[in-house]
Amino acid sequence: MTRAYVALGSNLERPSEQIRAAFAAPAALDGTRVVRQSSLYKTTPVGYLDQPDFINAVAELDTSLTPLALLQALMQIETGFGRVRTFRNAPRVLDLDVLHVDGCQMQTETLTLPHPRLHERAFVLVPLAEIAPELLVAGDIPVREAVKRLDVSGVMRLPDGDDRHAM
Ligand code: PH2
Ligand code: MG
Ligand code: MG
Repeated sequence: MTRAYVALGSNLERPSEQIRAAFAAPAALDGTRVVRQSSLYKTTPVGYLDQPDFINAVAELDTSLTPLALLQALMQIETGFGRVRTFRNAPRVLDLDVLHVDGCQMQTETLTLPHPRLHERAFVLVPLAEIAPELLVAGDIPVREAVKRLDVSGVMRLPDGDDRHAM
């Protein structure tokens, strides 16, 4: 069993419902269970700005899949949720990104681990800090420290079970 962290993001078709449903999806994969899930966060778009706000979250998984098999399985889940790939950073129903797999560093055409932009993205580090504050990122910095370096003003935690601010 390997510990892995996956980022979830959605900004189309009732994003908070997409993310809640997506937390349940990896349990259907071979030898995989969701160990922990962060709160949901409403976040302003980074990169391509002319699109709706996102709901973002992070999940901790235990899996017997290899990192590449996990990536492929997550891409199938994205497709199952109705994701259509158009252009880079386009709005999407569901994005599932492998952030980190314990003990794994790799660089292939399809997957780089740890995720190369992980430590720069408040929409990833804030939810990650909630469930894995001691995880080392960007070489050897605990997430709880790395998050202090970021502007987190575009990241708002949704109160549990309260969808008044959800989309
Ligand atoms: N994903 C991106 C690019 N920009 N911005 C926010 N707020 N949330 C995302 O999940 C996100 C983004 C590329 O996958
Ligand atoms: Mg992404
Ligand atoms: Mg992605």
